[in-house]
Amino acid sequence: MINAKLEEEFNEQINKELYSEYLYLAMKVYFMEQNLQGFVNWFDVQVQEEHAHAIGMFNYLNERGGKIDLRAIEKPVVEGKTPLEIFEQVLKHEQYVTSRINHLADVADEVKDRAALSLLDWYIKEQVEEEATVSGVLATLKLIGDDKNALLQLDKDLAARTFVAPVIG
Ligand code: OFO
Repeated sequence: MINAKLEEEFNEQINKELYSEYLYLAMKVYFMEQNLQGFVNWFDVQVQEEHAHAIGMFNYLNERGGKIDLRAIEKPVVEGKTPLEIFEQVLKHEQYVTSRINHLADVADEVKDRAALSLLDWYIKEQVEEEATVSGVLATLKLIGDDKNALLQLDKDLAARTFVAPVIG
């Protein structure tokens, strides 16, 4: 049986991961409207990853005998008006998610739940990867500036990203 405080944190994080999925779906719409199909693909993969992150915690909570409590998903707001601004928002969002996962690990530590800590280790590593990937695209967008041809080249590169279902835990 999982500690009640940790159960609450997992339920909240399932909601945050589903919100991430929703936010990236909204960003995908922006790129669909711009007809930048490589970016569309990149966000498509991101959406699937976030869904997998949520389901990973959902399954874990169930496995540990916790009560799953699905909450309302906030309306996503795409703040940026350019690819660069959108990726700045993505990075900010991922940094926020990292802080949430770290908080979850702090609570697991506090209640001495080693099994949860071991699962959260996977999420901690995943966040390092997420932030690095997003920072990479952001750095390229900064270099590109107003160069439309370079933007189209990046779009081509992002078309190559594929979703690989993660093995969580
Ligand atoms: Fe679930 O990693 Fe992004 O938010």
